[in-house]
Amino acid sequence: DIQRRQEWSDAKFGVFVHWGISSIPAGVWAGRHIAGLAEWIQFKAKIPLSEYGDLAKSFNPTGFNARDWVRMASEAGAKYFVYTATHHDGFAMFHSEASAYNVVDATPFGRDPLAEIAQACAEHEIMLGIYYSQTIDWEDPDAVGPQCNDWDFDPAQGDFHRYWRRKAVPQLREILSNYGDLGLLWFDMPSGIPEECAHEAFDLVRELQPGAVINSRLGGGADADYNSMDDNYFNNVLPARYWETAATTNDSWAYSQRAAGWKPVAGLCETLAYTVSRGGNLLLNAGPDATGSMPQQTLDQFGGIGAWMDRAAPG
Ligand code: JFZ
Repeated sequence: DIQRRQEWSDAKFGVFVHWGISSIPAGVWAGRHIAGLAEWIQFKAKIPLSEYGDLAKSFNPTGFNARDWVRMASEAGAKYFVYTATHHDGFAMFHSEASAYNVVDATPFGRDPLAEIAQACAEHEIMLGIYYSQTIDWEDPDAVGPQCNDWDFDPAQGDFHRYWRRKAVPQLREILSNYGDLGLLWFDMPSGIPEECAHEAFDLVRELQPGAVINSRLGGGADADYNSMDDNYFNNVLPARYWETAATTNDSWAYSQRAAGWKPVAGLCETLAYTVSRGGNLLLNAGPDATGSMPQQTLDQFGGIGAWMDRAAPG
């Protein structure tokens, strides 16, 4: 549907937020720096689920203020905001009835950040998008497939369709029903999803959120409204379809104590102009820490982009 795509395409610039209980270890486990993306620490360090899940008991981000996050996005000139409702660790960062492994029921925090973010986005007229990891889930013994949890579970015993019925579909229904109008669904890691599951997810989004676009990382031969390019990838030809590049602001997505390679503001502005001038959207990431605060570097980056936009504005 042209209108749905056009509204999303017109938004041009979005803020991606990677946040979860992986923000507590933030790249360090048992005193060791675990190489790679901080949100992959459970997989990279083969942390037993019992230990990783215990992180939830100390997740209490009292500094979290959805309005601050959304204001940061809005002041930077972003028009949409994408939140990791459930990343690959399978821990729901929203209130889920389908799984007790969620931020309201399993942490002392007990608040639903997604509800607060949805409210703040509505106040700022920012389009809300939701990231959902539909194939990888390291908490679920049945979520078998590439890069599944084979250190706690025996993949031979798992049945993807059981995971899909028990957890993925119910959680997708919750996300699609409980947070008002969504602008987009951001699926991730297409490999391994059975075709019928991908089609079911697509149809579910259409049924419950007819105004939302769907990115191309659903997989399983399902249709998509726009093309998610490879991360940090800026193509130099004009793609035929609506497209978006998700980009990091340092060398991780989720908050990392050892984050390096913070990108300078000038380069980020150039990237944004480059993307938009080629008809694409830029989804630029921020990784808040486990207290709910944005790192100072992130505030400086988005603040710098906003200042650049103000300077660039005529008059
Ligand atoms: C995925 C996730 O595994 C990662 O943690 C993060 O959420 C990122 C936004 O998405 O990583 C990918 C997925 C696809 C590509 C690269 C990294 N790709 O197609 O190049």
